[in-house]
Amino acid sequence: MEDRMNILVTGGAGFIGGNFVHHMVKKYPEDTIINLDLLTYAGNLETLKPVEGKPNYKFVHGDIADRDFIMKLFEQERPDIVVNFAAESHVDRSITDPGVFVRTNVMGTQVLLDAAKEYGVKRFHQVSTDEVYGDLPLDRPDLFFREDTPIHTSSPYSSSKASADLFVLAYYRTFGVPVTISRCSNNYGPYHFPEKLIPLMISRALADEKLPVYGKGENVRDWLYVSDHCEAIDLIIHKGKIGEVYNVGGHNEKTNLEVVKTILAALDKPESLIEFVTDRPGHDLRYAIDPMKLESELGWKPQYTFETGIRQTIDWYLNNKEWWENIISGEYANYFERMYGKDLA
Ligand code: NAD
Ligand code: TDX
Repeated sequence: MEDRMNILVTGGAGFIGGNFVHHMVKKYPEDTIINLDLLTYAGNLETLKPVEGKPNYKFVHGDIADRDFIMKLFEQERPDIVVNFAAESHVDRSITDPGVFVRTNVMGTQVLLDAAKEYGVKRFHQVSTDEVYGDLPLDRPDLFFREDTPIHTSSPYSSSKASADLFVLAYYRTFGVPVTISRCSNNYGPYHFPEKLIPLMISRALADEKLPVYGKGENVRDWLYVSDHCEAIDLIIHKGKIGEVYNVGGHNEKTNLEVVKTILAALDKPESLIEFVTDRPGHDLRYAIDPMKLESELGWKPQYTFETGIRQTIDWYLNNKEWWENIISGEYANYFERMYGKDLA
């Protein structure tokens, strides 16, 4: 690849995309990082404050599913690399309103692929998820998701992400678009929207509010600190093999109850704040990634354990209250009441 590159990052005003934009702007001063985001409820320009004004960064407001707009953008910017984070990302919202997940996650990805094909991008990277593999049983700790584990989705969210992955692979096989896909486990860290488990529990515990744990809290997630995910994507776009899927995860499996109790202990709050609530329909039991391919082929190694990452995350939420208090005081309060009912709100 050439030395100076135009890198189009979609969804860069969201949680992982925002962290990735910070990482790339700092690490590649010669490249131009173009952040395209629709600024849905999940997009927040406050997250980009640290990079605003940097000469190698620019923000573009727009929709990945808007074909005319995307074609014009590619004509103007001629991206060398596209990294597609833009998505509807919350499983619970996909249960109440699946349609927008098809529009953004499937149709939006397909529009981007058409543009990548038309304008000959050198790499199209799709940011996918371990949820495309479905779930693993709780009583088989020997089982892990590998890249050849069959797609077997549970929620409208994971189904939309799996559909997008299939389109990405089809554009490689049929049209020769140079693609890669990463499938990562649950992320956590700075700028995580407080509808997701970890930031929701931190923000509510700090306010001494009830913490809604679905079912018995026995479901297991494999947690990865967000900067380790960003490093993995950086490696894959520069060194990954075209047409390949790479799993990303750091062997940090925890039950939801363990996660919530860890947060309560760190904040010195009582476990009596925990409230077991009605389970999520179709709730996946366990996710667990085997990251061997990424480690052995590209030399990736996570820098954080759950213990070091959660401490750093809690400190970030304590030191950046303004970022999340602005979110929970706005329209999000209505979402919480709709989703969890008046008693918890
Ligand atoms: P997020 O919800 O925090 O951010 C999504 C961003 O996409 C927002 O800024 C939003 O405004 C933008 N967006 C939504 N629709 C758009 C559209 N039509 N056009 C342009 N921009 C649009 O999500 P996240 O948690 O940062 O996840 C980012 C990506 O990583 C997603 O593709 C998700 O599936 C994947 N992923 C997330 C996790 C996780 O734990 N959060 C794990 C694995 C993979
Ligand atoms: O209030 C809650 N109570 C609760 O018990 C919430 C919001 C969640 N949970 C449980 C459900 C899950 O078992 O916590 C676990 C984590 O939930 P989420 O934070 O909603 O994440 P998850 O459903 O696992 O999906 C996440 O990881 C994979 C991201 O949101 C996806 O975008 C990513 O693909």
